[in-house]
Amino acid sequence: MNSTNTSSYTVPDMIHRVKVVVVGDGEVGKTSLIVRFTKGIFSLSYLMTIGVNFFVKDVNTEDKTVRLVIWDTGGQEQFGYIRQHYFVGSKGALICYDKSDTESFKRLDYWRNQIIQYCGNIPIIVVGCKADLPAAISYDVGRQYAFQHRAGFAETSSKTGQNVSQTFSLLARLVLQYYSQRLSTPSE
Ligand SMILES: Nc1nc2c(ncn2[C@@H]2O[C@H](COP(=O)(O)OP(=O)(O)O)[C@@H](O)[C@H]2O)c(=O)[nH]1
Ligand SMILES: [Mg+2]
Repeated sequence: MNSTNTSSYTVPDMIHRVKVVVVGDGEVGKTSLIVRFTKGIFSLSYLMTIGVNFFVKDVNTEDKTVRLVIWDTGGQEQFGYIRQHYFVGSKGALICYDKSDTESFKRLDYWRNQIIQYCGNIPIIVVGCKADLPAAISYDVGRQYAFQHRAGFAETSSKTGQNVSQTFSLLARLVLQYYSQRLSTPSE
């Protein structure tokens, strides 16, 4: 009688598979951040984006495992026509700027609006990348921007590893909180 009763699934056994996107201007450090997180390496060469669409890594939160499917732009940040396809189904987003580059910070509004347009009101973390370099945008200015727009905030360095895994863990937790009612399908 109980053999097909799926209510016997316990929450810790479930893996929630979640698509997230990492956006921001070219060369702010998106690919480096994803590669640092998923593979634990950092390289100064600017070649690694080509041909790669997404990376997968499991994140353990207090009681659940989240399988993050992290979409990278493949270096095509400037091509608006791919964006709808790229964004569709995303449950969370990192919006990145380069802390050492004021122009990339000014572009946050643009990227935030793109996310809202294609994904709606999903959880967002504003990420100041390259925290190991001399700062053009201070921590307080970055945090204030995120606060104003009700987004999370982090400064990261893919070179030193500072805050990298913490940022993706925070994203996983925010997504779980936001979708706690709807994420109920165990995956493979
Ligand atoms: N010093 C420093 N350089 C970084 C960091 N992250 C990325 N870079 C460098 O910035 C350049 C662009 O990085 P990339 O990840 O390709 O940027 P993307 O175009 O946003 O994907 C590369 O030369 C990286 O090595 C970082 O945290 N610190
Ligand atoms: Mg890239």
